[in-house]
Amino acid sequence: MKANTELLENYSLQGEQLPIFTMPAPVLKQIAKPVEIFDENLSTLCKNMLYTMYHAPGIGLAAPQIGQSIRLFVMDIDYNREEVTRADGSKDYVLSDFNPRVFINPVIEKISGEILYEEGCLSVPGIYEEVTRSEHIKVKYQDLDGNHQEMEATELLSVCIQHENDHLDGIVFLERLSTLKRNFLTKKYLKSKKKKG
Ligand code: QAP
Ligand code: CO
Repeated sequence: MKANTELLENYSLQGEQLPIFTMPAPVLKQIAKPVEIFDENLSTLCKNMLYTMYHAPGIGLAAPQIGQSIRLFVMDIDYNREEVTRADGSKDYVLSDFNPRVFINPVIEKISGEILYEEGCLSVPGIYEEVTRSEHIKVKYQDLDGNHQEMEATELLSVCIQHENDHLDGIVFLERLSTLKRNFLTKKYLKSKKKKG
């Protein structure tokens, strides 16, 4: 049988759209449990999470955001999304240059620096704000085959890993802001959510 990690590479555009849980869903507040079994169910879940992320569209998605309180997230900060107009005038999107990443049971070590980056979150749609994070990190994690890996990250990759890892500890990016900004943006979000229904 092919290794799980290899399977994933070819299937970025196949999968099932999973429901995305938005604030204030309780699952977003929970501390997620470690992944213990590295089987086909796990690779199917990751494939479907990537599919859901690409079509949202987003650059990162953590398991609690699709209602599963387990320690994993998927990410792609490299893919392209091109808008095309169909014959009937409606819009469609063509995705290319996939670089899907899966991080299972990640542990982050902060190395140095600070970075200010404007973040958003699929669980808080329509809300964006600058967050301060570590600029340079090291992350130890397992891949889909259960093999231990480690990598260093800076810039957007570093920010995204820290944002997604926070979800595994029940933290949404608004909690990284000052009380004033958090309260303001939470009200704004709940208001817009009420309007949309
Ligand atoms: C986390 O977030 C992230 O509000 C990933 O209406 C974001 O993919 C890390 C999204 C920025 C670092 C920098 C948000 C889509 C996507 C929305 C996302 C929305 C539609 C967010
Ligand atoms: Co998020």
